[in-house]
Amino acid sequence: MATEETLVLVKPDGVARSLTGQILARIEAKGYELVDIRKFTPSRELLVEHYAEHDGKPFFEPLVEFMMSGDVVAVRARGNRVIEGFRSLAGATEPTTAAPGTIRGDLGRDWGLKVQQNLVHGSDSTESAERELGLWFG
Ligand code: D4T
Repeated sequence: MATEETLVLVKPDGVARSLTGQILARIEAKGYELVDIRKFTPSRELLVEHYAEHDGKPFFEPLVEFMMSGDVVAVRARGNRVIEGFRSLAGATEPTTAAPGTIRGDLGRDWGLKVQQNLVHGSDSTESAERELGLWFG
């Protein structure tokens, strides 16, 4: 059976709040494999490529600034339907409305800022996963 891979990012708010372990534990407990893990502060160039689809939107620049503000933990996660499965674990984009039981619903906070500091990112399709894994681990 083909096994899928996705890119998970623990964003700077998650790393700064020491939630990396809890977040990775949820991924492992769901049965996904943590194949590779890197911790570093991403460059503007990497982030502009990563978020290319949002270029021009009002939250783009604050999002890039926020993502460059500290270390991020990048994870190559593997498992059957892990792309959909991780997005389901992560919950909706906004921490306020993300369902309880999800990472964002349980742990995310609404700081009232211009950009959603929503703890995690997960690729949203096989094409995005391949592109993003190449960017962060290539
Ligand atoms: P990511 O991509 O980080 O997994 O989050 P989502 O898939 O849930 O959300 P997204 O791609 O629509 O947005 C990417 C990133 O931008 C921030 N954002 C988004 C924001 O600050 N304000 C907004 O109105 C939107 C739509 C949060 C996540």
